[in-house]
Amino acid sequence: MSVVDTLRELKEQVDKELNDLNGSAGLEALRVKVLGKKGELTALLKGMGQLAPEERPKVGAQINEVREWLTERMNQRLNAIQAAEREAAIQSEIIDVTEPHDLPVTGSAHPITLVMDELIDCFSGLGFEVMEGPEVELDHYNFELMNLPKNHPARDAQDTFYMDDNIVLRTHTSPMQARAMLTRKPPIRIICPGRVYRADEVDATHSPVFHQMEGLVVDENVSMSDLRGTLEAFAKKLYGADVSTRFRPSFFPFTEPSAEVDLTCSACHGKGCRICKDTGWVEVLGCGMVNPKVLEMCGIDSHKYSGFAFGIGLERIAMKRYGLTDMRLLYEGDARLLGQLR
Ligand code: 2U9
Repeated sequence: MSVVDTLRELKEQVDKELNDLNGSAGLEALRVKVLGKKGELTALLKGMGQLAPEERPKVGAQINEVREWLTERMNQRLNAIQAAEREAAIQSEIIDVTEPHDLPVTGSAHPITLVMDELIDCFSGLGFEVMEGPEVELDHYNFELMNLPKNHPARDAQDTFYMDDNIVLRTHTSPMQARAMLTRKPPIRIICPGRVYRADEVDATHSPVFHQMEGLVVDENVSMSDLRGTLEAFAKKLYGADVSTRFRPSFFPFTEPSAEVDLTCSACHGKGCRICKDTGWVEVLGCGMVNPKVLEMCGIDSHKYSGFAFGIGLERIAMKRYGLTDMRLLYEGDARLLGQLR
């Protein structure tokens, strides 16, 4: 085959391979294969010795023309491949800041915390001040000042955690209210949220550690209607304007008269359902007018001042609010539960 035919075939072959190339590495291999020391075009140059002297200048020029064409063609292809590789690198590094991404896993407040905060917000709006006090409490503040004398059954060891004869884990947040009356002049309007302790066996409705919020108002001419009005406002703030309240006579040593307060069931609005055991009502708190004896023991003149108090169990509110039937779910720290109550 003549040198011209060989050169034409070489150009066609290289053109085809350049089009099939998809990376700069393959291009370098092709350049070495054609233009390198042992390349196909270099072999043609070495073969010029066999040609007749008068043919060598023409053939040499043809080979050099093809070398220049091949070199130009390979450079173009190299530039195109490198530009494509640069573009691909840029595309792969693009960050679309508007692209949706997995939101960071956020925690959630505990149901008791949520309920406590909501009640604090409610009563703060009614002018109550929040007061907190010791959980390890003197028997004197936890019982005596609350008209629960030494021999009262509420003091029995099976109900109370005694540290010693005079020190207990508080069984309610009332001691803080007694402390407030001993250190402040009326008008007093406080709420005392916090953890309390009773020596109960753990089951679906009892826990040795639970949470309460008690409230106390002491002023001149405080009446039962003030108590009812305050608790109505609390109920409507928490459960909506159409909720009704019901006061049932009860007894507590520290209030007289005393009452248990029911609200119309928020699930059936009073018609009766499984939640409220078909009664239409759910008990939510206890209350009463502060026993004058308690006022006097706490240094308040019961002839000049009167007061009312109430106590709310926060677990009961939380379980009702979140549809929980087992109190233990509140203490197991299972993130799957807490995540649902976000
Ligand atoms: C003082 C005087 C009176 C607080 C009161 C209740 C009624 C009551 C329970 C509700 C659910 C405790 O958590 S619970 O089991 N409490 O029913 N508490 S009156 O009366 C006081 C408090 C302080 C100086």
